[in-house]
Amino acid sequence: MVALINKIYFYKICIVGDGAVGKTTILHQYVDRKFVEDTQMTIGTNFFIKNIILKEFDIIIKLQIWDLGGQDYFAPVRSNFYDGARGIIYTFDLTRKSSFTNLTEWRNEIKEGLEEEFSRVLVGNKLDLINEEDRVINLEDVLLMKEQLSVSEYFETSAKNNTGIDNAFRRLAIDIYKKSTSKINRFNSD
Ligand code: G3D
Ligand code: MG
Repeated sequence: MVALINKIYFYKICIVGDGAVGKTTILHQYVDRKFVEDTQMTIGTNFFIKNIILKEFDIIIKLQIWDLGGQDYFAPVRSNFYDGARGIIYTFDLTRKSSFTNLTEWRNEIKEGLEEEFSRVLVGNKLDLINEEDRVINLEDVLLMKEQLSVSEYFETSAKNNTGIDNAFRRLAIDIYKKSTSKINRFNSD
């Protein structure tokens, strides 16, 4: 069946957001299918690899996902690691408003560190901890933030229950793939 797959694409992406929003836990769930409760604080940076089979395009996408320590004092280390990234996952904690409003700071940092065109998605994590009645971040806030970050897609996830995570990564990977193939097509027709 391997013969059916046409091509393998390799993309670097980064997951960003304030400390403790759940970035490392999301990656353990996504890559190892485990809820690791005692994630240590991410020291500087770390990366994970995940293959996504996209049957509809006949391709495999190999994602190299960089997990960047969210604390301010890691900022000098982080700036180097955006280099070459094709996608960004902006992550916040659905129970903590400051992690949501701080995303514009993350956007500013990324703007400085990343010059090339890149894809992005917005992820609100810890869905398992909220009740619909007492949401601290409402839909209007999210729509506004989507505009501010220039993201097209928003996903709510729970790294504890493994909800929404695959979808978020998949959509990001497809968006990167579509952008890069349309670039190649433009180039070929010039
Ligand atoms: P970070 O990598 O963004 O800094 P971590 O965040 O992945 O280290 O997660 C911070 C804390 O949030 C961890 O708890 C982790 O278990 C918890 N967490 C992450 N995602 C979820 C989720 O979806 N639901 C719930 N309920 N908890 C989550 P501790 O207790 O180790 O601080
Ligand atoms: Mg971490």
